Amino acid sequence: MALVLPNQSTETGQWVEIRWQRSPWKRLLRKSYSRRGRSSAHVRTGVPVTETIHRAPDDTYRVLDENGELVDGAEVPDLTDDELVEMYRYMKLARRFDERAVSLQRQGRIGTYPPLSGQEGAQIASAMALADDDWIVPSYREHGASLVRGLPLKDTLLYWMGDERGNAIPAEENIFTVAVPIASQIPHATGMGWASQLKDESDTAFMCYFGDGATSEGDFHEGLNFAGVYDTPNVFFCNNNQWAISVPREQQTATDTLAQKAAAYGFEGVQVDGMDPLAVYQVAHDAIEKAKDPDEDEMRPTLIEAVQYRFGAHTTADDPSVYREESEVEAWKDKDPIPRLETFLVETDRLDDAAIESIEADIEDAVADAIEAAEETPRPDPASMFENVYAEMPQRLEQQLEYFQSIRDEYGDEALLED
Ligand SMILES: Cc1ncc(C[n+]2csc(CCOP(=O)(O)OP(=O)(O)O)c2C)c(N)n1
Ligand SMILES: [Mg+2]
Repeated sequence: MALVLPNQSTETGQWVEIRWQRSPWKRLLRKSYSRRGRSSAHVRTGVPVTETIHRAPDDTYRVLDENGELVDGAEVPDLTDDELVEMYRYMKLARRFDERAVSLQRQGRIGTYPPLSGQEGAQIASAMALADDDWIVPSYREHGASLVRGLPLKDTLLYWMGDERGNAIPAEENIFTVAVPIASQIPHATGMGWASQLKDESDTAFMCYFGDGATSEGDFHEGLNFAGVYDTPNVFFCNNNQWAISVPREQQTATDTLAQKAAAYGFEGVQVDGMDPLAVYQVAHDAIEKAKDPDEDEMRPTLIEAVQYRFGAHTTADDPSVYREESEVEAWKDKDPIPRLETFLVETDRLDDAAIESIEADIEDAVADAIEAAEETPRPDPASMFENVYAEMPQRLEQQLEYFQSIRDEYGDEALLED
């Protein structure tokens, strides 16, 4: 495959192209897939993939500028007007959900919550690029992506209220469970992709989300290395929101970009403006297509670095004012993905004030209904915390459960509850 890598003197701005020789056994592996037809080898949705996937890892892909105008030479992804408005609606819904969830936590109605505000463009657009059979493998901040994939907002609320039933993904939705241990979901996603290959499925992609901090974990290296070696149908979507709690991106790694790390694993790494939903959609779409149906000289996996910003705190247990300046937040707010897309849609006559008003009213109701449904859900039996850990409960857990039941019997549940 044609892989563009920085040469020894990146400061000169020069890049060298390295031809990657595919090994014969990888070709054999590849042959076992049935190949679905694609209209043209190098065009996926009208934009040549040379412009989206095959680009230098520091050449950030953009479609809309900060004012919502098309950047020179950029093309709008092949989406209908309704789909573009749907993208906007989902982003607004995710933002409003976020505001309400933070407020609920402040009122003591949610235990803790990781806000996604600022990251809606990356989450919604990348998830919308997936086909129904594709999977997402999220971290703990992907409420927006999970929403697009069909996870009810009520379930997200239940999970952060401390009710594990919120993490019981409806069987018909291709969403993996929330992963709180950083990067642990990456090898899982690679494993899912590999399993799908072994089952001879050829039309399913596995999109794994993680943060900039996750790229420093061993699991990131292991997951991506394995994906390269076995050429698995994965898209690794890094939400580079500039911070890993209080650790800034510059202290996370000495590399210029996170995207360039893909070169070490033998597949493409691309950087996209994560505050530009149209650019994210296009890059994610092309990476998903490549995962399922690569050209002869392409590898299936792609690492996407979506450059964005977390407007809020890391979680509601965090106070970002102790480690970052408000001026930095304000500067990133000028790039907010929601007004950016809204301006584009209004300027191109796809959206008007009446439609915005009606979307906002629907969103208000949807979020209120989700909160009501979550809060009306009867609390789980406390003993259920012992369930679903092992297929057969080990003896030591049985003993703990017995002890737990004995103190419940002796003191009653009320005495064990915190006010
Ligand atoms: C293995 C592991 N180490 C440490 C933590 C504590 N921790 C929680 S979130 C976080 C930072 C993650 O940053 P990043 O990957 O950039 O994701 P973001 O929260 O910014 O979306 C850390 C260190 C953890 N959850 N798991
Ligand atoms: Mg981060």
